[in-house]
Amino acid sequence: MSEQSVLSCLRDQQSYFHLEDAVNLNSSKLNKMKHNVPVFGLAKTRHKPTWGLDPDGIILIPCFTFSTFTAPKIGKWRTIFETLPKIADKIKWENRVKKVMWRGARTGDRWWLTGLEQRLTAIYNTIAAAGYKDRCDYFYPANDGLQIITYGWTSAAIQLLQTSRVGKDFGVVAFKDLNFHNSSNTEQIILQIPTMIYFWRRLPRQQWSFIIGFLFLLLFIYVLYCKHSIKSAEDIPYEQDLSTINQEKEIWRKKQPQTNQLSSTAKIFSIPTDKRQRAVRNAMRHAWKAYRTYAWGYDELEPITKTPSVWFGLGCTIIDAIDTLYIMNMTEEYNQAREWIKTSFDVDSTSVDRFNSHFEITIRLLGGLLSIYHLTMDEIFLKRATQLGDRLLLNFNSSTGLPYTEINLKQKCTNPSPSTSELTTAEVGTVQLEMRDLSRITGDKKYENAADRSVATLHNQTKKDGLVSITINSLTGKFTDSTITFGARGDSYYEYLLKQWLQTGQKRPSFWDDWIESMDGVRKHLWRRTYPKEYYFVGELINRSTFTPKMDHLACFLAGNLALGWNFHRSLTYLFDMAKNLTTTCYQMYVQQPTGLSPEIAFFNIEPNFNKSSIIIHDGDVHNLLRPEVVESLYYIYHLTGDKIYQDRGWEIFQAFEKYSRVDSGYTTIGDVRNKDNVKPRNKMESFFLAETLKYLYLLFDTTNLFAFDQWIFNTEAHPLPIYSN
Ligand code: DMJ
Repeated sequence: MSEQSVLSCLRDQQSYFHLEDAVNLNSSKLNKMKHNVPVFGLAKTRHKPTWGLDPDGIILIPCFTFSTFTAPKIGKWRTIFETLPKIADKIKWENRVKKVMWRGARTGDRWWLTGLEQRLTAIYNTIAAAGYKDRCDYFYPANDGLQIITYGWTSAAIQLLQTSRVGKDFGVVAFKDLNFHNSSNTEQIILQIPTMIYFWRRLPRQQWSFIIGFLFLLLFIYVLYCKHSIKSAEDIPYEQDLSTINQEKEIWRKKQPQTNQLSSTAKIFSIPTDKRQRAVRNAMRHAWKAYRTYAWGYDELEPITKTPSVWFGLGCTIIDAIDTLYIMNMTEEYNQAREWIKTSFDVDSTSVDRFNSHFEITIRLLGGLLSIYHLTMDEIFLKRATQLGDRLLLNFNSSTGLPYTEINLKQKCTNPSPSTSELTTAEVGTVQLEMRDLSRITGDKKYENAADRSVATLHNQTKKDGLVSITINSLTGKFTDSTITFGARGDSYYEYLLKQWLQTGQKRPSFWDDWIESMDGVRKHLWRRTYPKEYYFVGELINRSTFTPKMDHLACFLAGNLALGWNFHRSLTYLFDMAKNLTTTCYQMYVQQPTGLSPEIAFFNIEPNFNKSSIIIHDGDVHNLLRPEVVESLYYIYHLTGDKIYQDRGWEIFQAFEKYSRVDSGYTTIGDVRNKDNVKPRNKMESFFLAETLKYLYLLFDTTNLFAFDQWIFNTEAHPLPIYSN
């Protein structure tokens, strides 16, 4: 039989079968084959295994042709071997088996085929057990070694024909499209190594040295690359789906006593499928790992010196970050945080014996505990929130009902010697969401009563078209003459007006009235455009009267806040227009810097002077503190418009953080956003980077809004709290 004849038979499409079809061969199909004509099979390509049927006595002929990288692909063989017993059954049914033959060629180095031999032996045993042992006279047991035919498939076919001593005409059954993907990569790679070594041994010495030299060169380039480039967060592997663990968690959660008056607010989050979300999650893992390694149990991490810093003495980063861990489905890290809160959070510990900001404790710690309680309904968080809330409540005991600036949680007392009788408006106006929520979940009204008393004081004061100074007298509750700003010390007062209206089911109009009045105040007094570029921003009034074209990064929260307000009063389209315009300006504050990171403060050119730049950065304002306000606003506006441009902007910002703020041990605030070559790391990883910045980025990159705006509000530290119906 010539090689040409084999080829022509192969071209006879009618005699081709897929492997799957071979398994289903029935008698009629077999009968259609020429009974006295030997039929053998061979794969279409030289990389595929070959086997065949010989109806003249049916011969199974597995063989394959050999090339350097074929042999390791043992998985191909697995397909054949798993199929063979089934076919053997068919053959038994046909009762036409006379011979079973294995054919291969000896390599001389068979040790890497051990697994293969075992499988062959198993097949042999299967066939033997089926009663065909005596017909396996061509079967070579494992210890006889396998032969591997080292030349092309046509030659192989000819040789097989000769070996089987069939000299007649033959038909061809070739099995195409075998599914060869059932061997694991690891298996393939591991098996490739010895094969390559085997071949190297035969290479001339010069070539061998060349290959080794080339590999060293690659290694050298790789080391250089690792040293000088920032690893893209997208490329960092992420763990497998933890849904099983989540299911267990859910079962456990259902067993927990439900003491509150709410129906469950518990939520389950799956691992992200979106590439950008995975990158953010990897960033979160990097930040958490650094904190856990160098500052565990302390408030924050100093990532450059790899040292912890103390602020509240209450593990601030753990509590501030735990809901982000939960939302990102970082189960292991979440469990670490939960365990710490369960076993180590202690408002009576000596580390807490210090005066600290009432506002910061409320938004970061109480907010964090309430949020994770809602998401998990795990009683331990409610217990901790109540312990903390009870202490904070003592600090509302002022003549105006406004909370004092500082509290010593351990000593249960306010700071007896405040440096000033002036309170900060944002601080006294940004604690009510948390206290109210605590009342709703405990059923004890005392916290909400305190919150309501303080907002009544704020509501009753005279304002400038809804705008308030950043300072307020602690004894009278009256605003003092100072700056009006949506930046530092003013910002979240306005934010909480809207959110309290939402939290209470839109049933308390004074919150909305105060908020919308203040937005109109913004339009009247603070809203300006820049030149030559047309950007819009919200400026400040010094002493409640003199306009200054300055905007803190902090003020960028207003874009999201405007968008949220518009969402519930959609006829007020100017709100949304302002939101989008302000977002664009805030984004420009990032992209116009060489690092792509925003400064803390920007000034703007509001004169039609075309020689100036629209956004002006002063030397003293070039630091970046990892703040969230811009990505927060992008989150709101993306989910309200569905316009992916907002996601793209967030992605750019995230990448700038990755490039310039990411360090070996976490993320750091930086001192100079204008200097790409030296950003002057400041050695602080703010807890709000984990609580807010990464959370909002993660939520921004989700195609669905994981926290529907009519069901959830975020406190000013990005801790989600539920909306109540009244
Ligand atoms: C956070 O602690 C809160 O968002 C607060 O309202 C303002 N400052 C930081 C983030 O920038």
